[in-house]
Amino acid sequence: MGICVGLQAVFSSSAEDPECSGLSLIPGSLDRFDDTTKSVPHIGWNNASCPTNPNLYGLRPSSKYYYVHSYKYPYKQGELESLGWAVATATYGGETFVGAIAKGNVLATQFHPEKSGVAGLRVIRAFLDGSGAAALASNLPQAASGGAAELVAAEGLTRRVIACLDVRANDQGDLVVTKGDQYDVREKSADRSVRNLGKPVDMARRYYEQGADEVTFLNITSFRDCPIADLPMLEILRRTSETVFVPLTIGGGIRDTVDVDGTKVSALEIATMYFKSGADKVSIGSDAVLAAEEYYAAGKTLYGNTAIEQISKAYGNQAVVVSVDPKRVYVPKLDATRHSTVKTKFPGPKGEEYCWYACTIKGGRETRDLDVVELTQAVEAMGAGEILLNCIDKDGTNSGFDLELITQVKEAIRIPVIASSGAGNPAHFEEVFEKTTTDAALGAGMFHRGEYTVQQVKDYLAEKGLVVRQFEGDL
Ligand code: 1PR
Repeated sequence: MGICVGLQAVFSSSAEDPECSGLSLIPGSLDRFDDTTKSVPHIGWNNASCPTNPNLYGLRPSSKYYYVHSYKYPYKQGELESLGWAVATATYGGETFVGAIAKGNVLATQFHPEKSGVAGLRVIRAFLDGSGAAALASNLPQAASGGAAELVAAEGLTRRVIACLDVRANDQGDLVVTKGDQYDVREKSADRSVRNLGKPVDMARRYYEQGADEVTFLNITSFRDCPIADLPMLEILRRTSETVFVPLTIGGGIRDTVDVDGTKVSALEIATMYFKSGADKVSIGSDAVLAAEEYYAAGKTLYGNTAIEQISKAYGNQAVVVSVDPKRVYVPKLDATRHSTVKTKFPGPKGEEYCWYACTIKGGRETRDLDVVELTQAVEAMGAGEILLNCIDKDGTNSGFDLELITQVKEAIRIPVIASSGAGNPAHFEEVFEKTTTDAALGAGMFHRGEYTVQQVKDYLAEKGLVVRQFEGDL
């Protein structure tokens, strides 16, 4: 059984590294998605349709599967079938590619069954108990296949809804999920205690069961005085990945650092610990801003030594998210600053009609002379695979996403963008998907405070005609 690059390896070569040959079990070469009209990597929940062979290892036409990749084997009708392979396909931005192949007890999936909720667990079970191979041999439809076959070329990517948990130690030393207003996580009451909204592992599981497409943990204070190998977030990831079968992202403190005993630990080593504990992506905040500043200072030269370059070289760019914490800076005129400005519908305190978005570090405590366009273009060049686009002005306000910011960043880069900060109700998700080209949208406070569930957001989007993945409970 091969997963993701494990499917790619059965072919003879790939544009990703033409010098390196594959297993050549199937002759043919992989190419890269065209990124002139869509975001690449292809990240999200899509189909694995097999209209000509409903016996493919428990795949269901009504289910969605989690993909994350930039390279793919283009589907040519009949080509692999004539070699005796059963084939499932998916389509992204007009390109139909191979989503899974099977022959006897050989199965390979471009998607990640281990991260595709119950729909993916069904595929793994069909492989492990032999029912997938048996059904393929007898050519009888599997009980699990259900529903009508979809058109091969149907676009299947769903709108991705992400739940984010900001985690930190409270004043009693317990790790809690918290949520700030414009990054201030302390209660307004006199004692100014850290807002405690619940336990990270329990809440992640609840959001998974409500249909969250991904769960993100942000460690919003570094856990000092603790050996890195014992970081509490590692345990949270281990426990979460036992019951949550969707992608997990972890952010906070991913940078070159020095352990309590004085040993130097690289960002790559920290990321490796997180991946081994169950993370699928790491998210880098402050360190990305500093690296971008150096990139411009060096005349846009890369030396391969930044955390982003090292982690994306080792694990692929789809594993590296850059979390951006911008703040609005208002200016009276378009050319009042060297930075990329937007004309805003929400003027500043002195009626300024323009603003630019300044990057911050250290959880918004320090503002830098770098704008979001500069930052996102620099980290894209370094090999980041996705942008988590927060907005300090909007964070915790329940007033909707900053559409102007999202539009500006989407126009600047080709990697996917996750819109974040400001979600207060399901209509805000519809608004950001309809009015911008964002690739995903993230909510935090509205879910933590119990005002809406992820399921309610999904139901609302579906009512409005947007394609979403619904949670499947039964294996
Ligand atoms: O700089 O690499 O150590 O990473 C630190 C990470 O922690 C960054 O990703 C940064 O965004 C995050 N962070 C730091 N301080 C805070 C804070 O709140 N005091 N939280 C913080 C950022 C932002 C969102 C939030 C959305 C949605 N949280 O992820 O969940 O704004 O909120 P909403 O839906 O309730 O409006 P490094």
